Amino acid sequence: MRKEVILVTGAAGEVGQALIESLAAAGYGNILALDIKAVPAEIRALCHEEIVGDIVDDKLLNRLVAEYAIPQVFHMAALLSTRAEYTPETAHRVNVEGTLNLLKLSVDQATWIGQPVKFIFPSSVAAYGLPDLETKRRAGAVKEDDWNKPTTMYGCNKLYGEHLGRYYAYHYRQLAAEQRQNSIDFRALRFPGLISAFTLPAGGTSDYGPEMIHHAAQGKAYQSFVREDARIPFMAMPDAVKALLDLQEAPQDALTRTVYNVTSFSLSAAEIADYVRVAFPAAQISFAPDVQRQGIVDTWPEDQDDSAARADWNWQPDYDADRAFAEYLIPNIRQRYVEKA
Ligand code: AKB
Repeated sequence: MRKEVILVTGAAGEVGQALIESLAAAGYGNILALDIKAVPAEIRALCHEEIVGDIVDDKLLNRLVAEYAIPQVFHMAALLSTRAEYTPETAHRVNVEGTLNLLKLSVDQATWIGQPVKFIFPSSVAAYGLPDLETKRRAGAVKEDDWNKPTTMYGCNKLYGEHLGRYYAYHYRQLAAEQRQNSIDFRALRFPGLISAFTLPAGGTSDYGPEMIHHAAQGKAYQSFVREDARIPFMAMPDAVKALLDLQEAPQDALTRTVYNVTSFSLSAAEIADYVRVAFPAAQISFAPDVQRQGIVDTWPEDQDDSAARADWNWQPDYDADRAFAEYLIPNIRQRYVEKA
């Protein structure tokens, strides 16, 4: 008998680690962690097995199909938006070919286990692309189907990943004589910028938010690469994990879409700096916008309309901005650097 596991890709990344902690706390002992990097030992201890490997390695994925029964995939692996602009073709390989490989693995798995594979895909606010600041201000909180013209490789990859998931869920091999129905139960979330108290993001463009707080807590000066008035939506990491788990648990017949916005608060860079200065009065924060990275943030909406998620699967974040800073970010980040000192 093949061991039944939940596959988490990108397991060593920010969301992957937080997700594994929550899955383990909820009693899932059968997590198969996959990442190109080794996962930290304390996360490894929560998993059934860790595999260090590449999602574009066909041989590795074939081995997974042969060795495991995988009714559920959380596909968190990705190269983020800033990193992807330096190596766009590599980003395409990881973000698109990697996603395609995992969708194909899921179709194969569905045949073996005789049930649809649940496939949870984190998309991003980067899937949007607003043409100019005036339009961004007028658009306010955008709905899922509006302004889908991303300007970054990562945004294009995420938007296409959403479409690939929909294709595999509803139209895969639609001309085949023998139709295979419902091999994949594909569900995607469009996340805003995420802020964790315990890990730092690598290679994103919303990173100025988390970086500002983590620098201040370490007594380090921080120069923001976006203007004071740069505004995008953000979310505290526990809410991101909650959204992944809530969407995963939602009954299929309650879902009216494959892709859902989720968000919790929208802040300008200056407002983030204000929260940080209240907690760390000595914080040295200055603003020296990098025209190109600022340009990316300017194409992302000020806010996301998550009414569909609220209506269909009762999405409700636990943390607004005040609570995120007062109860999650500041105390945990303070503690993190005290312990490290
Ligand atoms: C990034 O900045 O690339 C990510 C994202 C917004 O998805 N944090």
